[in-house]
Amino acid sequence: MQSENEGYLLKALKAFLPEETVKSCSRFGNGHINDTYLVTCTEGAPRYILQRINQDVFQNIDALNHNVERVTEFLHDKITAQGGDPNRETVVLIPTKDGRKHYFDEQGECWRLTLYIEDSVCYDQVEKPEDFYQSGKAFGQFQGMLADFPADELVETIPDFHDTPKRFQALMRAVETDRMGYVSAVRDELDFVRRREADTHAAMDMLKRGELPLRVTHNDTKLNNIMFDEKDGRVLCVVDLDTIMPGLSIFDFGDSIRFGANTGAEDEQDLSKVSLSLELFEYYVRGFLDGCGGSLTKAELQMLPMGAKLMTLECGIRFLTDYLEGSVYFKTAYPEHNLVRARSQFALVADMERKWDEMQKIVEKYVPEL
Ligand code: GN1
Ligand code: MG
Repeated sequence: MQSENEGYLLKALKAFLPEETVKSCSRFGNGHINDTYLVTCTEGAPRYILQRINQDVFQNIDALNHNVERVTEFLHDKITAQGGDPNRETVVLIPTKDGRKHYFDEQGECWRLTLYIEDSVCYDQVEKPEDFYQSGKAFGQFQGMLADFPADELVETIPDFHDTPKRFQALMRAVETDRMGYVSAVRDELDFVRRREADTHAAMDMLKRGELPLRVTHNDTKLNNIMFDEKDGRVLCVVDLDTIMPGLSIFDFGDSIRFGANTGAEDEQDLSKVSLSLELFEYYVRGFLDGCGGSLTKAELQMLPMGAKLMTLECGIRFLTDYLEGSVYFKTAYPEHNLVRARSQFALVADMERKWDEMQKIVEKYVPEL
């Protein structure tokens, strides 16, 4: 087998597959957290995705595996019952030779192997607006399919993951510590965040007051976590289930807008390229509402634009915090990467604020009773 780190990867693969069938294993995709590889086997065998799960981020690994196993089994059964093809429409975990869904090596590293979905593509940026409609529909349907999943069986694997006020506090602690000595260079960014402290409470306060329901959510609904059929452009499958937890529907909606309706990249350096595409926002609103099929409450619908703003602000806060702490959380390609990411998120927040009325009008157009 050929690979960049042969012995190490092969050892993990051997837990799942006969050694002689593995041909190559190479880095795949561009996630910020786990290590992901595409595994090619001898003629006739399917290809696989091998992942080493980042246990610095996912400290409760057993809970994470439990969540992923339960949800994939549930979706597999549901898709089968609806006459779909579970091997293409959900993530399929390949068991180890001794029948487990995850493998722990001698160093305690946790590995999983899943079926690679052939003839599929995923996008880092929207190519056709219609794709964004499809992705909204997919995440809406994903919520719909899990609506009767017993949410109390899921563990909150990263506590307070989208608790924006707590993310704000974490940033303030990083400022206090100033581990790298960068604080004086990011005064403008910090002012930007501080001026929006009240906003960070918008959703969590409503949750506490019982005005927004807790649901099963994906929590990382970026466009590149959706696989499309290469041939007919249809949405196939929602992937990256690591952060499935109880959460708010507006967070799933909002993270999609943050990533997919940005006219620039998440790490765009030229901030003049960063803006909210109202056209894409509208496509996604339509898709998400079609996918959810009337299951959202009035309060959830009213809060959709706020979900988009909150997720963008929060993500910027997280990037900035990580920058101040020495980029220990998100994978980076160069030293300023997290700062660049934070700036582009804040530029997007500012543009959403400029377009706030239009965002609300778009939601009202599809939900006239609001
Ligand atoms: C991380 O690894 P990836 O790209 O799927 C992060 C998300 C962020 C995202 C920003 C567990 O996701 O929360 O929104 O980067 N995942 C975790 O691109 O922290
Ligand atoms: Mg991902």
